[in-house]
Amino acid sequence: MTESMEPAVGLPAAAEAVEVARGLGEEGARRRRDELVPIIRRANDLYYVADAPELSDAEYDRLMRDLVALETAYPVLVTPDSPTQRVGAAPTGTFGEVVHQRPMLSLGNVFDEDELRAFDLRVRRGLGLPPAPAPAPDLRYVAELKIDGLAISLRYERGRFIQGATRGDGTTGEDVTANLRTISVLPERLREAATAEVRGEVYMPKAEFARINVEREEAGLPTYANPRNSGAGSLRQQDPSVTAARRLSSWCYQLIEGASDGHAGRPSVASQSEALARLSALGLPVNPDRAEGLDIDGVCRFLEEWREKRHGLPYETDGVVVKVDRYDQQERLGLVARAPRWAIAYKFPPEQVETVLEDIVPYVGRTGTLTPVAHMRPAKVAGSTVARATLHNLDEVRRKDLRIGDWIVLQKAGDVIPEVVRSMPERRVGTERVFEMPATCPVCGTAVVRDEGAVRHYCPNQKCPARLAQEFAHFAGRGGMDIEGAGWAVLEQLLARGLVKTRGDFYRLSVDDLVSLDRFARKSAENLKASIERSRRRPLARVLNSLGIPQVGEQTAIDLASWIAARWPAEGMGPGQWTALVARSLPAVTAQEFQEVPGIGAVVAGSVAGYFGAPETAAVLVDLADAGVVAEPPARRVAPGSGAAGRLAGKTVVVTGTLSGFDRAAAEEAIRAAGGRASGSVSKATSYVVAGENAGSKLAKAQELGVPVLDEEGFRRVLAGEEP
Ligand code: 3B8
Repeated sequence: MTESMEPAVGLPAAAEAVEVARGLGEEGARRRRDELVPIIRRANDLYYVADAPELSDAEYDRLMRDLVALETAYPVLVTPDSPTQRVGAAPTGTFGEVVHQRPMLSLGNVFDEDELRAFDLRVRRGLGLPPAPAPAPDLRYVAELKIDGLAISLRYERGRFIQGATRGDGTTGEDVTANLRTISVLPERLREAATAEVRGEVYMPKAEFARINVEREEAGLPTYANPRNSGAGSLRQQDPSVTAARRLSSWCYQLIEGASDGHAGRPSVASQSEALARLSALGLPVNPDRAEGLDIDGVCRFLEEWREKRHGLPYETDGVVVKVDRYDQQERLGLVARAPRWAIAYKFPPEQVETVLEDIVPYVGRTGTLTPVAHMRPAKVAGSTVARATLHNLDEVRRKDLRIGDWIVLQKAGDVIPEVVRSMPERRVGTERVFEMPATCPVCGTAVVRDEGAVRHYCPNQKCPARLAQEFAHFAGRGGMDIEGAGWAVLEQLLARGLVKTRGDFYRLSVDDLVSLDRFARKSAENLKASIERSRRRPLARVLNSLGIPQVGEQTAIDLASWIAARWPAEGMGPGQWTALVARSLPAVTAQEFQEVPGIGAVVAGSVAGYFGAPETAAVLVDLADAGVVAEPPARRVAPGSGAAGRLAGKTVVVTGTLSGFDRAAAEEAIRAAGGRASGSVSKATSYVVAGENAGSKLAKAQELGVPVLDEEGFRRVLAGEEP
C-alpha cells in the first residue's frame, strides 16, 4: 500500500471542511479525529458486515468527508488503519479469502454540479490542459449509471469463469465463486478464450427486492433497507441455492487483461469506451445506458437526462460514474488515498417530498398483527404516486411523533418502498390527532392483545377472516404452493362460499365447485383445477414456507428442509410421504433440537418448536397429508432462470482423482451451486462420477455399477447445462 500514507486529497474534501479543520489546530484536529474514527468504523461494520446500516448515506458521507478534511489539513494524522485508507469491510472469515491482483479501489463522491466541475478542473490541471471553458478536445469522459450494488471481481482463464470475489477491504475479498455461478447473466464461458479479470457490480432488481421484503415482513423478519443490502445479503450466503433463489443480476464495467502470473500480454483496448465494447463482445453484461465522448457539459446533460428517468429503470441507480476515457490519461492522473483521480461518482440527492398524513389505519395481517398504515394525500416521489406507506408498528408511530393531519416527509427506501421519514411539527395547526391502536380487531371485533415487548398488537382470533384470507393467500402464493390463478378475487369467493375452510380443501375442490364462482366458465375452472393439481408436488422447503411459520422465511424453510432430510433419510420413503413425515415427527422436536439446524438461532428455534408443537398445527399438517399434498424430497430449491443452478438438481455427483481446474472443494461447491449433491462414495444412486488424474477405486466401482463417468471436460459441460 504505497499510497496509504499520503494525505487523502483524492477524495473530494470540500475546501470549506479543510478550512474548518485547520481552524481546530493540530491538537483539536487530533481530538476530533479520535471522535470520528470509532463512529465511522462502527458504521462500516454495520454497513458491510451486518448489512444493516444505521446512518444514512448522506450522514456517513459527511463524517467521512470531515475525516478526510482533518487528514488533509494535518497529514500527520493519517494512519495506515484510518477508515480513509480502507475500502469496505475486512472479510468476515466465513468464506475463503481472495487477494486481488490489483487492489479494488473506491470512488470519491461529488454531490452537485459545482463539485463535478471542480473534478474536471483537477483532471485538466493533472493533464496540463487549460481550465474550462477552454476547449480540450483530447479529454473525453465516459458516463455510466452508478449501480448501487456489491462490487465484485471475476477471474476468467482461457475463457472460463474460475473465481469470483467481493471487494472486501479492497486488498482481500471473499471467495463467492459458487454464489456467482448462480447468477444467470454471468457467463460460465466467454465468447473467446480470453484471460482477464472483470469487475462489476452485482445488484438485486427492484422487483425482486420488493418481493423479498414482502416475504420477510410476512414471516415477521426484519426487512432489508434497500436493494443493496438485500443483494449483499444474498451474495454472502453459505448456501448457493439461497443465492440462486434470489434473482440477482450484474453489470460489468472494468476489464483488466492478462494472466495471473503477471504477464499482461498486449492489452486489446486503450480506453474505457473500448473496454466496455470488448466486455460486451465477450458476452458479459454491460449496461447500455451510458454515454461516451463527452466533455464536462455533456456529462452534466447526462445527469439531467437521468435525474428523473432513472426511477423507471428495473434496477436502482444512485448516481453517475464519470471516467476519463483514455487509459494513458488515466495512468498519468494516477490515484491518491485509494481513489483514482481519473474517476468520480456523482450522487443524486435522495428524493423527498412533503405531503399530508390524512389517516393512520390498522390492517390485520396473516399472523394477526395489526400494522398501522399511513394514508396520505397522494404525492409524486421517485417516479410514482404514493398514497400508502406501512408504519410497521405503534412504536414507530410514536418514535417519529406522527399525528393524523400532520405534514410529513416522504421518500422511497431503495427507490421502491414508500417510507415516512418524519413529521413536521413546526407546521401543526392544533387539529392534529394522536393515533391509538384500537381495543378490538377492526375485522372480527375480538379484543386486541399487546405482545410482551409491547411492540406488536395482534388479533388473537385464529379464525379472524382477515387472518385466514391472508394465511391462505400466502399458502397459495408464489413463495408457497404457487397455485396459478388463485388470486385475491378467487380466494375471497372460495372463503365466502365456504368452499375452502382449510388449506387441504384447495385440493378437494372439483371443477363443478369452481364453475360456481363468479365469472368462471368451464374452461377457467378446468385451468384452475389443473394448476391446483400441478401444485400438489412442491419441494419440502416450499411446503414449509407455505405454512407461514412465524419467523420463518424462504431461507429458513430451505435450511429446515435440508435438516429434516438429513435426519430422516429418504431411503425407503415413497414420494408423498414427506408431508406425513413432517406431521408425524416434527411435533416432538424440541426448540433445543431445532437449534441444530444450521442458520437457526434460539429465537427462531423457539418459534418453530412452538409452531409444530401446537395442536392446531398438527391438524393443519394431517389435513394436508390427507388431501394428498406431496412434498418433494428436498432437492435444493432452484429458481427458474437462475443460470448454473438447477442443472444438477436431484443429481448426486462423486468427484475422484485430481482435476486441473478445480480443487476438491471448488468442484463440490460447483456441484452444489448447480443444485446437485456432492457425495464421497459411489453407489447405484450416484448420477455421475467425475474422474480426474490418478482416479482409483471409485472409478472402478463406477464402471462396475455402470454409473456414467465424466472427465473434466464433460463435468464442465454438465455444469454449463450441456450434454456430457
Ligand atoms: C475505478 C473505477 C472504482 C470504480 C470504478 O456502477 C475504481 O468504476 C467503481 F477505483 O467502484 N457502481 C461503475 C461503478 C463503480 C465503479 C466504477 N464504475 N459503473 C458502479
